[in-house]
Amino acid sequence: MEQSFNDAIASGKINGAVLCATDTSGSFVFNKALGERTLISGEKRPQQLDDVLYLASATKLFATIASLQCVEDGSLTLDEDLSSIAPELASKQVLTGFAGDGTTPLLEPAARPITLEMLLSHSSGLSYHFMNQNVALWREKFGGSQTERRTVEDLFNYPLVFQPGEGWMYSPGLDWAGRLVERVTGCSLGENIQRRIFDPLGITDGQFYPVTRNELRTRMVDLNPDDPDALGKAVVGGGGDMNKRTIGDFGGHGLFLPGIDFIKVLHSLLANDEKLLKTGTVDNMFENHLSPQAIKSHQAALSGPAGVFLRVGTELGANVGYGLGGLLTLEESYGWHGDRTLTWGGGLTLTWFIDRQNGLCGVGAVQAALPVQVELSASLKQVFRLDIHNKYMAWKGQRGNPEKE
Ligand code: SIM
Repeated sequence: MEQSFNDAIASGKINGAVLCATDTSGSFVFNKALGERTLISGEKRPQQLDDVLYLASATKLFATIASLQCVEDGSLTLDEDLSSIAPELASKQVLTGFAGDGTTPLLEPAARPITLEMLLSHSSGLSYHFMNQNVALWREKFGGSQTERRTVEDLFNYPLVFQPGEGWMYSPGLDWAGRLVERVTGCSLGENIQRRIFDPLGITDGQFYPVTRNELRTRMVDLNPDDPDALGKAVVGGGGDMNKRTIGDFGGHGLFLPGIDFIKVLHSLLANDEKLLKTGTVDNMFENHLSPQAIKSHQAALSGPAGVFLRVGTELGANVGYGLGGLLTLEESYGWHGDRTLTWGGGLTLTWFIDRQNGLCGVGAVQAALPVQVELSASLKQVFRLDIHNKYMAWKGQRGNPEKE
């Protein structure tokens, strides 16, 4: 694995990588920082494990945990109508297309309320604009400014693309979940995450965009001459538009955090140590939360044009569903992810997984150079997923099986 990454670094195609993994008991520990990063001054510095990474969509796991903590408090539920907390969601209609002239949207009323479970599993009917043509067109015509900064409810003012619960599409569902958390707690999503996820794990180096704390700015991988506003361009593939257009904390993509801290969160869920959530809540994250229709729609998306990104490394046709927080494998893929692996990623360059069957979790963050080489990033993420599994199996083998001794 190290060879693949070092070759890519030597070729100048990537600048470095942060690779962290551990097992349920915390006995297997693999933490590597490779290559170097460039400061805003242009000075180069060896990559460190506590360098501050842009998480992009890997933020979604934190918004998931924060909203499940509110479910445990009783201030939110997974399956009840959210109209009283988010009337903007309740008023959304389903966009089925445009009338002949191509400018009049065809809308149908929603058949049922959107629930938190749907928001967390991308089955609410919401869609990112870059994932659906109709939404992209509606956004162009009716979406309002795409340059000024806007709140979640204002920026994602799009209609739904299917009836709530009846489909699957990658969406701002977690941005909305983050807003629900803010409305029921009266605190920002960042404050909720600091107090209820970071503090219990001794994490001090996380912050939502824009990162203002100087002790973090000096360690930001994404603050450099190519990205002077630290938008995370080298993670999302160049534009970084998602951070240009936001006001407040976006649970779908706004978090910055070191890899060495990210692994602590993954480990807490793998070990089910109740530091963040009750064991029953974590068990529920590793269940498939898609309806039969949403499963079909999810499989269609996985074999569609964006499938290479939405499959997060799993094989085309593999038996997978969607849990709370990420894609969920429902069978073992020989040689790497076991059954009930929850996994997602960030931008084009970061991947994380929690493999319940094999008792292994990991986060792999490729530090790409711009322009991002998408295929190279995809192959390096796959090298990480497969090789860390092999390293762990080999390590377990060497230790021998305590039961045998
Ligand atoms: O900024 O308007 O940034 O590369 O999703 O991390 C824009 C466009 C946007 C371009 C991004 C889109 C990356 C998406 C896409 C589809 C599926 C994904 C699955 C990954 C995570 C990643 C990608 C290729 C993100 C977003 C990016 C802002 C959505 C937060 C597991």
